[in-house]
Amino acid sequence: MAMGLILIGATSCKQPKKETETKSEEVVEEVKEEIIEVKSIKFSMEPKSDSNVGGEVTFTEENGNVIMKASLTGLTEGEHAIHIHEKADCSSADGKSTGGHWNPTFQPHAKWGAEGGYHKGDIGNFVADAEGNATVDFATNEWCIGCDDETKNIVGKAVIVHQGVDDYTSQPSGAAGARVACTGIIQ
Ligand SMILES: [Cu+2]
Ligand SMILES: [Zn+2]
Repeated sequence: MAMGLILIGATSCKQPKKETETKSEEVVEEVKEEIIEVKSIKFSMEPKSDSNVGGEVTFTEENGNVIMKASLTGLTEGEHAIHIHEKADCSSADGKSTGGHWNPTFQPHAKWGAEGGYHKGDIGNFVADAEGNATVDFATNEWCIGCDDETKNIVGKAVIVHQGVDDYTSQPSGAAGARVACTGIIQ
């Protein structure tokens, strides 16, 4: 009888320990999921300046990087500029309602990454094929989607595609010509 009691005592003592270990593992998994949370927003480009340019642009924020992917149609073959402009207002027929390049850090217009500074909207040029289609892939840790840092937050700005090429030199916007597609970046 005495032996039996000791065994039962030992068993019931171990069980509560196991439950506690399982619970703390579950908590750790929940925290990891929150850190890896991905923000993604997608927009349709609307034609401007009597163009036929359309397509979609997606912004995804993951681990401090924002990845932009655009797929565009209806372009003329060759090189075109794409920028982020300062206002999410595509209401005018020429796209000029979006204002100038988004430049929250008061830098000169230039090629992205230039030593002398560049606009946070200076994405650059891309090439459309003979069918007028193009894809643009861009990624940076200098943007965010909806964070509190206004030198990084792309929400409230616009994506503009130009008919011409950004020369990375002319001020204030690279002499890229007419604005042929527009979308506001809204959340
Ligand atoms: Cu532009
Ligand atoms: Zn610029």
